[in-house]
Amino acid sequence: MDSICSALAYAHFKQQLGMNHAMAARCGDINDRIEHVLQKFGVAPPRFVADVRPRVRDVMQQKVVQVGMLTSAWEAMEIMDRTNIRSLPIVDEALRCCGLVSVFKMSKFFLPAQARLADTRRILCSLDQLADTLKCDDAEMVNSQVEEELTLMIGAMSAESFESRLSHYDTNKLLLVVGDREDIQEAAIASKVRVLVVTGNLQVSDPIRAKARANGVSIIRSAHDSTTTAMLCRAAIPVRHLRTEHFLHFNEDEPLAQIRNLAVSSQFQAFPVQDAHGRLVGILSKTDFIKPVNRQLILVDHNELSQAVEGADQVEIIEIVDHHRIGAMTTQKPILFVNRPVGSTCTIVTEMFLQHQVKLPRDIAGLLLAGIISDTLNLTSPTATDLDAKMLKTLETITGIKATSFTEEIFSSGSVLKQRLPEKAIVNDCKIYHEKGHTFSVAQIEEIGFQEFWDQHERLSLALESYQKQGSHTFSALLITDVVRQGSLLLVVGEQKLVDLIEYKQRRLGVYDLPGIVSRKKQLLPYLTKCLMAAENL
Ligand SMILES: [Mn+2]
Repeated sequence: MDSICSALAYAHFKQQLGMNHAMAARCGDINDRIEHVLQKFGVAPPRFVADVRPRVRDVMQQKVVQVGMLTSAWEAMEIMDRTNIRSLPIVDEALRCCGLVSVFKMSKFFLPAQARLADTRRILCSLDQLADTLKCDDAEMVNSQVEEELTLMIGAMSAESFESRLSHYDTNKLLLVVGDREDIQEAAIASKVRVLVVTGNLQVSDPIRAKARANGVSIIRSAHDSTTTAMLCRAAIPVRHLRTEHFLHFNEDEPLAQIRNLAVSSQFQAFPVQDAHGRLVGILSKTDFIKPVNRQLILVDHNELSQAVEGADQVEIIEIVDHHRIGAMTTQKPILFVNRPVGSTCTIVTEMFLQHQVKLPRDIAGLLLAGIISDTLNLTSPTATDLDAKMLKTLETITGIKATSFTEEIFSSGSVLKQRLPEKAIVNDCKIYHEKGHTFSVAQIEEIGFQEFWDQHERLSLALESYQKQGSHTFSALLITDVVRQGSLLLVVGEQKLVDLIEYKQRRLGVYDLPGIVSRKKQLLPYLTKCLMAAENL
C-alpha cells in the first residue's frame, strides 16, 4: 500500500515540478485493500510494468527503408544510393520480411564470376517490368505480365551474321537490343524473337510494327543507347530473386541482453525486427547494442535491487525515496537518495509536497494518508515517528477524513488470506534479503485476528516450504500481524539449525507467537539477522 500510494503521489509531485513524463508504475499485484483505497479516491492504479530490461524496440531503427518482392534491382539500387543503406529488407504483401537484398548480392549478379560469364546475358522479369525500367510508355507487348527468363542479344552485326547467329538460339526466348536497323529488325521478327528493344528513342516504322504484330513479337522503345539499355534490361530483375533468404530476425519484445551474443557473433550486420503479427517494424544493427537506453527509474519504498522491478540493474536509477535499511546498490552517477527512518514513504513524500509548496489535491492526500496508516498501523507500530504523526494530521485536515475510522475501513476491506490461495498469499507482500551469503524471504500479511490463519496454516506452511526450496532460500518466513491486537504470529520454514535458534514461544510446529511485534523491518528483521549470525557461529 505504501509503495503504490507513494509512487502515485510522487509521480504527481514530479509532474508538478516539471518532469512531465514522470509516470507511476508497479511490478506487483494490487490487493483488495489497495483497490478499495484507489476506488475511494477515484485514482487509477499505476501502470503494471513487470520488466524494464532494455528491449529490441528501445534501440532499433523504426523508420524502415524496405522494398517489395517485385521491386526491380534497379529501383533498389537507386534507393540504396539515396539512403546510403547497404542492405534492404524485402517484404511480402502481408508486410512480413522474407529476405534481404544487399549491395554485395547485387554486385555478384551484375558482375558474375568468370565461370558464370554467360549470366551477363540472362534477363529475368516480365515485359511490363522491362518497359517500366526502360521508362517506355508506348510499348506494344504480348503477354506482358508473365515473368520469364530471356537471353539478351545485341544486334550490332550485319544482317547476314545476325541471321546465322539466330539459328543457334531458341528465338522465342530472345530479347534483341537493336538501333534503327530495319534489316535486323525484320529478320528478328521473321524468326519470332520474344521482344525487340529499340534503342536511342528511335522511331519504329509502321510496316515493322505491323509485321511484329502479325508475328506476336513485342516492341519496347528505350531512350538509352545500347550499352545502357542492355544493363537496364538486366536490372529489371525483381529483387526477390537476389535476396538472401537466410537471415537473423528478432522480435521487438526480446530483451537486448538475451540476444546480444547471438547477434554480435553472427555474420549479419542488420537484423529485421518484427512485431507479434510477424510484420516488419524495425531494423536492428550491431551498433544499436551500444546505444544508451533512455529509460529512467525512481525507486520508492525500496532501495534494494532484489526488491526492484526486473531489469532495474540495466537502466538508470535517478532517485530513491525510501524508509528501509540501505541495501547494497551502486550507481554510476550521484543520485537523489532520500532515506529517512520514518514509518512510511508516504510521510516523506507528504513532507516534500509541503516543503516545495506543491498543492496537494484531495485524492493524492487521501492516498498518502492510506499509505501512512497502512505502514504504521495508524501510528501504533514502533516504526512510527513524530513526523509520521505530523504528516498524518496534515493529511487528515486536507482530506477531512479521520485516520481512526479510515484505519478500520482499510484493514476490514480485504483479508489477503481469505481472498488469495496460500501460494499467492505468501508472496503478496514478500521481500527477499541477502545477508552474509544467505538469501532469505520475509512476507507479511495484516489481518484482523488470527482465525483465518489457523484455519489455513498447514496449507500456508506447505506453500511457504515449496517457495523456500524453489528460491534456495536459507529460510522463508511469513509474519501474520493482527492490526487490532498489535501482535503477530511467525511461520518459518528452512534450515533446521537456524529455526532452532528462534526463542519465541512455539504455538504449533514452525509457528511462533510474537506479542507486540508488528514491524517486519524494525523488529523482525534485526531479530532474524541476529539468528542468522548465531547460526553461522555454531
Ligand atoms: Mn513503506
